Amino acid sequence: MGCRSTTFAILTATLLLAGGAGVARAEDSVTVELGNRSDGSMFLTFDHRPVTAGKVTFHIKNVSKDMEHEFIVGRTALHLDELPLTGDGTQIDEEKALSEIHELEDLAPGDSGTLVVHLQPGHYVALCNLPGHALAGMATEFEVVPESGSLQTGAVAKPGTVTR
Ligand SMILES: [Cu+2]
Repeated sequence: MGCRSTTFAILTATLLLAGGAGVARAEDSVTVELGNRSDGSMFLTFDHRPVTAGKVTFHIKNVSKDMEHEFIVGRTALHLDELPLTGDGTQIDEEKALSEIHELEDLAPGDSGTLVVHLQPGHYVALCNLPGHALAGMATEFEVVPESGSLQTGAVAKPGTVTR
C-alpha cells in the first residue's frame, strides 16, 4: 500500500513537471510565401508542417512582383474543397467556414510581415481571400499538433494533408 502511494506521488510530480515545461516551451515559427505566376496560378506555401501548438510566429513574405496578397489563418473541421464560398463564388465565406481567425492584410508586392498567434491542436486552413486568389491556389490546410513529448491527448494528428 505504502509502495503504491509513493509510485502515485512520483507519477503526479512527473505529470506536473512535463505539463509545465510543455506550456513554457511550445513555440513554433513558420515561413510562409505568398505569390502568383505569369500563368495566373497562385500559391501559399509553408516551410514545414505540421505546426506545433502554442505560440506560433508566421513570417510571411509576398514574393509577388505585381500583386497584393493577404494571409488568413482559421480553424475549421472542413477540408479545402469543402469550404463554403461567398455568393459570387470568388471567395471563401470566412464567417461560415472558419473560427479563431487571424489575419495580416494588405501585403504589397515584395513586402514581409509577421503574425503571432496562439494555436490549439486541431485542423486549420491558411489562405489569401482576395477575390479569386484562394481558388487560384492560395489556400492550404495544416494540422496543429501537441508538442512532441507533451502529455496532451485527444488531438492526434491526422497524416499531413499537403496542398500547394
Ligand atoms: Cu492573394
